[in-house]
Amino acid sequence: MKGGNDKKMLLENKVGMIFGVANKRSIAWACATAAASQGARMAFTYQADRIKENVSELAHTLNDSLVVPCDVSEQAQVDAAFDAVKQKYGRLDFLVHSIAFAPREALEGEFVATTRDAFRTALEISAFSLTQVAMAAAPLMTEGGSIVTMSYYGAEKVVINYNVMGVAKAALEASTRYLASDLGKDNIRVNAISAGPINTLSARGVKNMGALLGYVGQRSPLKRNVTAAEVGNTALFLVSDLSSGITGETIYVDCGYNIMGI
Ligand code: 1JT
Repeated sequence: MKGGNDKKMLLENKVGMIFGVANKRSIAWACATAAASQGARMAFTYQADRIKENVSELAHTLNDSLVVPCDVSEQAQVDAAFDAVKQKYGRLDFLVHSIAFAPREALEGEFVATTRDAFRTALEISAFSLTQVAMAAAPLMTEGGSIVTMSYYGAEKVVINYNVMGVAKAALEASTRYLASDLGKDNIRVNAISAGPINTLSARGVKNMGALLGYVGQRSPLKRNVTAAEVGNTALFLVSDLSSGITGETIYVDCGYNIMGI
């Protein structure tokens, strides 16, 4: 065909599962729209009934999508969500994990004041959940697969107020490497994106988010904040075969902020 307009899309015939859409500003939704633009079909999970409507409305703008409940603190819901994906699509090629939680008080004041309960919750929901979904996804990734999770700079350097989430993201990045090591033999890749701060619903609840965005936007090499769409495009690269040689990695999508010293 003349004009070269008949190229196969990057995710043609691929099936994905997206965890962590809350609304149209969610990083998970930016990942989903990027993947959909390249032909992917996707299942979406939602954590609580109160956001079911929102997620369904978004998901139904895409071709052949599925919406299933999945609160990762309930193993039965995780099992049921993967069963539903197996029923509808028969297989899974990629998964985007964009889930985190810590009690609001834990993201203010000093880290030294972290309670046992806040620590347990943050690590369970924000870090263990990656292993939990990788374990459930692997048997469905019969032709190999790609798993992508979301991290943040507070995993490796102290970011005031990020506190126990920084510890959870450090565990998440280490989990990414251990999972990549285990699942590589099945041609399943596992990578993390370390995104710069973005004004999403999660970030909304955080004190001084405006100041943080301004600070990072001024100091990053690109002199601006990163967008959810840019994170979504990187997720698209990581779930596509373009990144077939990359696993266990944490890739910064932060307008270069992390490279700066003084
Ligand atoms: C959570 C929240 C995880 C906000 C998050 C997060 N990962 C990044 N952010 C944005 C952020 C938050 C703080 C920060 C820098 C960026 C809120 C709900 C729980 C999970 O510190 C300067 C606190």
